[in-house]
Amino acid sequence: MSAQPGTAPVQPLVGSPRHVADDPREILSRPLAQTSLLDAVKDLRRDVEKTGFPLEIPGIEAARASRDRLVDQLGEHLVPRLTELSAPAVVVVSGSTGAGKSTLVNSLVGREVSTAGVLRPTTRRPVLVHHPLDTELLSHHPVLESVSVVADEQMVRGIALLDAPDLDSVLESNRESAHRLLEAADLWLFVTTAARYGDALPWRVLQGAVERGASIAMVLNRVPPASLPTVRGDLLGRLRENGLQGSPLFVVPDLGPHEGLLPASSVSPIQRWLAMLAGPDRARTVIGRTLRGSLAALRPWVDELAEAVQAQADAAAAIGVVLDEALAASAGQAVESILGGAVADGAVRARWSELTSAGGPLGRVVSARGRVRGSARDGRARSGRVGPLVEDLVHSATATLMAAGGHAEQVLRAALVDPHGPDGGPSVDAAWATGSNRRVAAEQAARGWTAQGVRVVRAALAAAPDVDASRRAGRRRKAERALGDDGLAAIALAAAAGVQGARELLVVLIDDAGERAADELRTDLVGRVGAQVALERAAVGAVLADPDLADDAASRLRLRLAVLKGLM
Ligand SMILES: Nc1nc2c(ncn2[C@@H]2O[C@H](COP(=O)(O)OP(=O)(O)O)[C@@H](O)[C@H]2O)c(=O)[nH]1
Ligand SMILES: [Mg+2]
Repeated sequence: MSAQPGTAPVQPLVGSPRHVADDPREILSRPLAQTSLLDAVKDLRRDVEKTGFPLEIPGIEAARASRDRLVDQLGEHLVPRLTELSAPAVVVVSGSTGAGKSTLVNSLVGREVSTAGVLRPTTRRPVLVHHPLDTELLSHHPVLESVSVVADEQMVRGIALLDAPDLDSVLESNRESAHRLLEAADLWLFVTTAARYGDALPWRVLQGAVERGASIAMVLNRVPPASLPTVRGDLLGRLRENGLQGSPLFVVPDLGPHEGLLPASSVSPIQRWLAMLAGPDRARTVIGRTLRGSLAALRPWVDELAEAVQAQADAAAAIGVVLDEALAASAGQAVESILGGAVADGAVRARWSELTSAGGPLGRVVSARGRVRGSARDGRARSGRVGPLVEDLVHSATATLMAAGGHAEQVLRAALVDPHGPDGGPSVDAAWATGSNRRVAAEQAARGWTAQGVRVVRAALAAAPDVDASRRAGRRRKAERALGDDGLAAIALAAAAGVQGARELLVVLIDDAGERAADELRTDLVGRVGAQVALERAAVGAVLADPDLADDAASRLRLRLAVLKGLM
């Protein structure tokens, strides 16, 4: 953007520093005071564009169309217009050789960004200095082609200061460039001195500015205090004569021979004036005038969109309820199957018969008269031979857990696609990929379960030892010795799985401790089947965890709109 001849200077949007949130969803992380209207419109556009409608529910086509319309309106109309209005105002510092232009620019910035001095550099690119955050807004400015650009944090946002070549430079190319840059300026800061303000050239140039309607401010530099009243009156008179009576006049007193920056107090009135030009209040007026209508028209659009987003979130919540109900039914069935002895069926029962047959390692553990038979050596041998039973239990439990998971998936999917099911259910069914880790999870759970065997049996034996009945205590010790930890654990696991013979044997061996161990291991397994079924619910839940289905997805859009309104 640049002010064309004859146009009023374009005011910058905002002068306060701000940071741009990395995550566009982090709307509240940026203080409102640091948000510009352009930021707010860009944020809104980004959020609107990102709004997905994952669930095919009634009205979805209209919602998508309204989103696309809003993205177009924001992106093709409002953002470009606001960007244009937000570009920093280019303030060209102009005047004759040695007037103190470069020194003034340096003093306003607070460091030497442009070379000053009595020696006239013959070739030098003019320097443009601006705030780093204005870099992008300035990037398309035509003036950038012929200047050196310096970004400096000390610059007020919304203003770019340009130290132009001397209007009366001995070099023609410099003179030309000085005039060209004035054309591109939004505002002229004209520097002259007590000694030179009478020169003809500057007034001729200024006359041109008046004719074109460009805005001008005067800096009267290096004024000896004694002559200030005279010079000032004189200059004001000339300004009036030249049709410039409304222009601000700044006086910088002479400090005697001087090198380097001027004291801050000498330039602070100019600095304040620049800050005011860049300030958000002025900017709001300009932008408000131009865009208030278009911004107000956004409201019903955003409201409509927010309602459609809310409908998605509501549908997702309803789907969640239906899934929870379906899952509860499926989990109940899974528990029933464990309690019904599903893990004991088939291979496990066959293995049990084999192990407990007359020649098997668990055969004849108890004598016909009910006595436990076997030495510690037998115990070690038996412990070593129950491995296949435990493996069978692992495989069977794995299969049972997987079946429970598979059944849960079926039940959940059926609930989703049921013709009388929730709106949007089929979208969730389609987006839900069958879990690939079902087998891994089931096998881990099954191994985790059998790994509990030894600990649970020991704990059951240790709990409330029956010290009074020393005969029973003696028999338990004998059973531990004769079967070993692993042997007893395998029997307890088989009992927990539902092998009736295993439970009976366990009670004979270690009486109530056996009941306790079998029950605890069965409870453990029931817990694991519940967890397995819950994995399926979690997998479908991940589909519903889409941010577009979140409870606050709609309020985020409404909040964006509120921020916009607050800035107008
Ligand atoms: N005494 C005095 N010298 C100044 C002042 N401003 C600039 N100068 C000196 O005047 C010379 C020319 O200044 P410069 O900023 O390069 O002027 P430019 O040609 O307009 O850019 C330099 O030696 C400055 O140090 C001032 O306010 N008072
Ligand atoms: Mg200079």
